[in-house]
Amino acid sequence: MQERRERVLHALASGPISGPELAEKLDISRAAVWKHVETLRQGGFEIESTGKGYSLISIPEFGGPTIEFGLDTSYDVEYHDSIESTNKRARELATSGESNLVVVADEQTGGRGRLDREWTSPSGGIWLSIVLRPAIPPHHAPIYTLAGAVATTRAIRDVGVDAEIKWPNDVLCDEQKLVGILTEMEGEADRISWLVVGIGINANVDTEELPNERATSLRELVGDVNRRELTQKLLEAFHELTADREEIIPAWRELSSTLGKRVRIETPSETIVGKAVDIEFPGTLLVDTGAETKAVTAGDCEHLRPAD
Ligand code: BT5
Repeated sequence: MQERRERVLHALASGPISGPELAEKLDISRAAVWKHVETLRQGGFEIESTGKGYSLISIPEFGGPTIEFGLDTSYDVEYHDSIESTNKRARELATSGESNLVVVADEQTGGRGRLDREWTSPSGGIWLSIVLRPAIPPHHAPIYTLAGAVATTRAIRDVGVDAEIKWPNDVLCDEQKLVGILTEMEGEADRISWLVVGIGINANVDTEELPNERATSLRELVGDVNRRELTQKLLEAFHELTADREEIIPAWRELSSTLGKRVRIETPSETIVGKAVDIEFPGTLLVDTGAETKAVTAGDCEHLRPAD
């Protein structure tokens, strides 16, 4: 958020504070104070003005300034009520040189999953894409998908949902899909030029709007959640994890429901069936097929019942 607007908000939050006091405190004109207050009101912030001055009464549940307000990371937020795909927008921004930025939307009209599959994204969800430029080789990129899954699972557990990670990139509750993650990148053989981690959470949406009965939403599981708080927790956890990447694999192991299960994995070249025994940096699943231990780097994973 614009630094001045953030300071205005903080001052109003501990208000009431009069226009002239605010102007003096921030070293701006009274007209500028009034403009900031009006812009914030238009953005859905409820600001009361009484004889004693301005006070912040409430902040919107979702939106750009509301996510940025109090967010403990250096990410800027670009918010859209409706957009084709936050990943598509994030790729454009990445290509034009942006970094440390999050594109967030309430609704996507052309959301995408892996392999260009459709991702249903009705209004009320949390559809977001983080743009980064980490100094890593392309084959390390999966660790960022894992970090996204860990951060999202932690934020969802905080609202009381028993979320677990299915390798490589889904967050489930009782085997139903709550979250999908799509990581895209561009780079050369030895170094990434940009990375986009796209995360889609079925938050305050009806399950009738989702594509199949294997999908669920937070609304269905615990009722509507505060998307601002959830998004902030997710971004803060993601930021922390990617700053200390050693932490990601152990955290993933703890939150994953895949390890220890029998799985069937469809890779572009083969089908692997066996027991998922461990995960290795940067996100390789080790599957014991009985005959050998296979290291699987990518594919669609299905959890099997022991008898399957
Ligand atoms: C994924 O793909 O799970 C990655 C989804 C990434 C979505 C985010 S939202 C923000 C950003 N912007 C984008 O445009 N994308 C990212 P995959 O593993 O391929 O799963 C796709 C499959 O999940 C589909 O073929 C459907 O069967 C199912 N599906 C579609 N929409 C769903 C939803 N909202 N909830 C649960 N399952 C869904």
